[in-house]
Amino acid sequence: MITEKNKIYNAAYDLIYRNIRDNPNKIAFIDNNDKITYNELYIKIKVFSSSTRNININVNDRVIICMDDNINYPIVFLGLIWAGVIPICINTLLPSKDYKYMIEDSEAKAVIISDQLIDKFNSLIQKDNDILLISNGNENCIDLNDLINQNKHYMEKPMDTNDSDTAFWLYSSGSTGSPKGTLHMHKSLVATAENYAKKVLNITNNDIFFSAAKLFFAYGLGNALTFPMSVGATSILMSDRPTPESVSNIIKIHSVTLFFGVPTLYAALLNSKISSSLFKSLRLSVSAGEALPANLYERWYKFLGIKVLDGIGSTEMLHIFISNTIDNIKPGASGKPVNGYEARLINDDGKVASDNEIAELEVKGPSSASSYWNKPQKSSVTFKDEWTKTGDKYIRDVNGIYTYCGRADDMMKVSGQYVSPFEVEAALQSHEEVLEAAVVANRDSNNLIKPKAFVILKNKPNDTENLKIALTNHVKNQLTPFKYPRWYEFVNELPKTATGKIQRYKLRTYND
Ligand code: 3UK
Repeated sequence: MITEKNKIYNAAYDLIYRNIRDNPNKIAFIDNNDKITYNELYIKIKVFSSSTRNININVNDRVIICMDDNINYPIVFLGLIWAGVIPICINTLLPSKDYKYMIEDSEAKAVIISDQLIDKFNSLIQKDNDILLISNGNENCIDLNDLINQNKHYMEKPMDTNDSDTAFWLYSSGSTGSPKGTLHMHKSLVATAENYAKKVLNITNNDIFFSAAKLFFAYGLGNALTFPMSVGATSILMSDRPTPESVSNIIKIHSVTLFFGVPTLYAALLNSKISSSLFKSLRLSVSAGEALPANLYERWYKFLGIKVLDGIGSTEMLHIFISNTIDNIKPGASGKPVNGYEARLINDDGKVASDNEIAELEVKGPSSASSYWNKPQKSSVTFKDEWTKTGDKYIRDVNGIYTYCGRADDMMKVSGQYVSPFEVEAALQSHEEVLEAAVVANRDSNNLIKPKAFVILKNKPNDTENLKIALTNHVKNQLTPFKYPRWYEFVNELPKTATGKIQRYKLRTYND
């Protein structure tokens, strides 16, 4: 039955069809090697959709996408959604053990993998496992190019999904323990563009979008796919690692107007000797993932004469829900709730906090995930009625402006991504020289958070500098590499409670 609350709606159809109607020959995406118009994209989405049925991928099956940013990404992501299949976008930089976990947890029917990442999956997928491997030019895999190009049949009509059906998943690492499959509905995708991108960033089809954050992040997915497609603009996809050189090069070559990054990248761009003339085409830039220190905002404005809008988003809310606006910026603050979203601060007594009181942030809005996969306990803690808990501490001033005051849990955001101190501690402890380790957040010279380790060694070291390098390499081999400690202190004991829990707050040397 179709009711107001239960409308037939397919997010992939909505995003592509508006452009076929208005702008079919406009370039939709440009990557390192190629470009594609909206009309070509439309055809490939339908062909790929149809091909998935030929290899027995059916409605509500889950398919993991572990791909670098390139033109095939929007084709497969939207092609799966078109077919009523559920894509799961996962980080391309994870160690193999995390892929094993996600494949098992999601019970995915297939994995689509960039050819250069295939080695990370080889050992995971045994012959007796019936999971389908899809990639380019690999003899053990179904060929992705064939699925996109070689089918004479189109799935002309999208699957009749409802707006509240699950459209795709992202994995969130927003607490200790295993990553959580975060289920997003069809209606959420376009809601982020309508509420945030159109009203806060004033996006138009004249914008050229470039996101240094990759498509597998909720942040990148909005920036580089949903937002440009919502207005018929062009998006630049880069498979390389974002460095000051690669990023400034793309901005210059493609005359990018809207740039999205994380604070660490803004700091790196400002610290590099790159000429401001490469950024002439920019009209606005955006920062999220962790708080943007006021000082970086000022330096960027001085460097380029354009603003960088800080806003807080999350995997659970899909995109930014509290933001500064072009006309109202308070450097160092996150700003006010985005149109369509409500925020509230809940104090330790469970009551709504007053102005100028630090309390825990909860948010309500049209792009909240429905739940975590298979984790009823965690789901009910995070998704309470219509309010979603963020795990952040915030303060609101009398003007209604929200300022970040740190995480309410032990997690830290480093280069815009979650790091759990426990996983870094466990990685350190698995080194033969380490007896015990505690990891805490520390601030670098740009006022950005990075991990610091306090380590009790088994033996007195001969050469501490070499040992630090060895520990760093050891952590980098076990975890996503950016999680390594930037500082080490070798100590004889760690502060602990009577019950033996490490008191990390006593090791922190800065105040929020
Ligand atoms: C922190 C911020 C202060 C905060 C994200 C934009 O970062 C994103 O999603 P994640 O799930 O992390 C969410 C958590 O990160 N955070 C994010 N932005 C800010 N803290 N100031 C900020 N501007 O702890 C939040 O709970 O990785 C960002 C869009 C979509 C996203 N998913």
